[in-house]
Amino acid sequence: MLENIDFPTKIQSIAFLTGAGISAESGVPTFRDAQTGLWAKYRPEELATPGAFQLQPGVVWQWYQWRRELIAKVSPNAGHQAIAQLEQRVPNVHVITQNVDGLHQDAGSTDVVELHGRITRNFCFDCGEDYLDDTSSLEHPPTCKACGGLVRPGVVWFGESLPEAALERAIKLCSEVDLVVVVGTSSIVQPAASLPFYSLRAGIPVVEINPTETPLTESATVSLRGNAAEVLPGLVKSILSEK
Ligand code: BJW
Ligand code: ZN
Repeated sequence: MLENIDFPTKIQSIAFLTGAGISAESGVPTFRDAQTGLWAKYRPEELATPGAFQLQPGVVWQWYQWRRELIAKVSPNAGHQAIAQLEQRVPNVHVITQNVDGLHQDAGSTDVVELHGRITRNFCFDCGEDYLDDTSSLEHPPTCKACGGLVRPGVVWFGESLPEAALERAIKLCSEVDLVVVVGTSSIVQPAASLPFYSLRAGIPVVEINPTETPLTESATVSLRGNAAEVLPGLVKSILSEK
């Protein structure tokens, strides 16, 4: 199936737009997969909104502590590694991720735009002061030294704006690179889901990698059915053989 892809000749720049599926084979649960996804067991509005944190800060904090523990134990897989290795051969490799797990950086990717924050960082819910110390042993959210507010996980919840600089950079990259590869995202959470459409409007080919169809599938230039850790190494090889 890869041999049928007509890659742009002389690829100088690639952006990978990734979602939870790329970390699935590392053992990090996705959100929306039917049996194994987090939202199959937990209600997003009770855990991943500012209102939920205001109502039950301890419950939300402990759920994030559980996920932090889980993420601390996992490693990048062949999918993350294939993207990182591409940097040795392609001048500009960019990763735009919705993931909060840091696995792209652990694999060695050097330019990672984090759209939804990072689970190991914290900041004050009230004044925004950053708290970057290790909080892994705390059962309850600590209190901000500056204003007395509660410290929260440094992720983007539903209804919150994405970090402005990250979103602007993602839009720019998706409008300018030679190729965009969308991996392991259900392509339903906005504004991330709109990014490949900037590329398509600019005439940039978009390759999707996902075991199931998504709302992007019918618009994508090519859509490959399969798992990230299996498909990405082959895709990277094909891109390199075109050079
Ligand atoms: C594999 C695989 C393998 C499996 N290999 N693949 C316009 C219209 C309607 C609603 C909105 C709108 N604009 C904004 C909204 C509201 C909302 C939204 O989009 N809601 C939708 C659900 C409809 N968006 C927001 O609120 C965003 N803020 C915003 O837009 O601000 C302005 C605004 C606010 C309000 C109204 C209007 C404007 C913020 C979104 C923040 C999302 N936060 C979360 C939690 C982060 C923290 C945490 O980790 O706890 O981010 S939710 C969750 O979804 C997480 C993910 O990053 C995000 C995307 O999920 P992802 O990565 O796609 O994972 P899954 O599970 O959905 O999919 C996994 C995929 O992998 C599947 O397709 C599998 O098939 C595949 N897969 N195994 C490859 N091995
Ligand atoms: Zn504060």
